[in-house]
Amino acid sequence: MRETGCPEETLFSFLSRKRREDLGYRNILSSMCTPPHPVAARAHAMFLETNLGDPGLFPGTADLERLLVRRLGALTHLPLAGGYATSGGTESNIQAFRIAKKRKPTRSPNVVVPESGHFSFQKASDILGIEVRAAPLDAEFRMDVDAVDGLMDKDTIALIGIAGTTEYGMIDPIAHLSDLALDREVFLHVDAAFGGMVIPFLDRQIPFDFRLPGVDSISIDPHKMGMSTIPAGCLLVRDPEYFSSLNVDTPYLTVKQEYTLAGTRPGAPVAAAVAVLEYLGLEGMRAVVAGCMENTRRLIEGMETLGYERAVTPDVNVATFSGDRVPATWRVSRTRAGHMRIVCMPHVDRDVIEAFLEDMSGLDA
Ligand code: 0PR
Repeated sequence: MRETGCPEETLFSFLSRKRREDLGYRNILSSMCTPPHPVAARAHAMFLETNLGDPGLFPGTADLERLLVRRLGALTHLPLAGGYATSGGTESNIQAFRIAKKRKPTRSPNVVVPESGHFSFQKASDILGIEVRAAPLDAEFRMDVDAVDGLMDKDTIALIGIAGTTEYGMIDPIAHLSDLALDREVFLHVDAAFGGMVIPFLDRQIPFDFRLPGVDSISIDPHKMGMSTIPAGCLLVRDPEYFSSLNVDTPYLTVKQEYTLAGTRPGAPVAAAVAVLEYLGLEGMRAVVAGCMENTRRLIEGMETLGYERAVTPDVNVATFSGDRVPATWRVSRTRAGHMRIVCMPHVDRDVIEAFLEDMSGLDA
């Protein structure tokens, strides 16, 4: 550290320089994040110093967290779901594994995760000493549920389904998984970190949530399609009682026990997440999602006209193509199988899509 502090102006010109090195979202087609909605940014600023890790000191903010859980619970067809605000999909997935492990103690636990599972499941597996068994995908990159049964044994503590896969934007056959989970009496976690803020707003209703009786928990991230500030995730559980197995004593806090993974937890992104939901309402969210889906369709149509074939028709706003060259001004990503991947987030609007297609037309497919 410096011996004497730096003048504020010098400091902020240094920070501005660093910030200018960051890319603007305009040409980022690879991210599941997006600039926060203006009401999210405003709400975030109001709650900067709040700490949900000691909720008795911030009862108003703690109320907002309960409101967020209620809203997301209603969206996933269980208004009385338990839940709390996490730092994102990774923490939610880790906590879901912890719950499953506590509910079925066994010497060498395993979980069945589709091959399309996010890498956060590897982290959860490593931390908790749980074997991950990869279930194959069908031709449309959805979990092949028929193969799941053969991967299970008496030490299987959970099944995982993905509602909106990171790479191809597919929704696994969660209804089928739910039947299997009930039949085999095993915990079912649905990773809807991305799709949870998309699927409820689609015209076509695809069951992925607590309407399915076998679903025990759901990851759903406001900092992705919920246009909140980072970090805002949420873990929902069918019965608030599920959390009790994770409780540790916290003798000197305003609450005597906690089940969260993090201790100190930011209230600002929670206020931001609530702000977006309240400001937009169902109507506003449906409009945002309809726009993203329309742009996804336009992108696929435009790319195919240029000779770049889609890898699959996605269920949510993630488009994937064969072909690998992209003009250097654009950021796309690549799936493990080598497809070009574009996430049509709210900032990837129609003008951005047309500009990208225009630049792509300058290349030979
Ligand atoms: N589950 C799913 C289905 C996800 O897609 C992701 C992240 C996670 C869990 C983990 O969420 P957190 O990263 O919030 O813990 N999916 C994106 C990905 O890995 C995250 C991302 C966002 C990556 C913005 C890059 C980026 O620029 O691709």
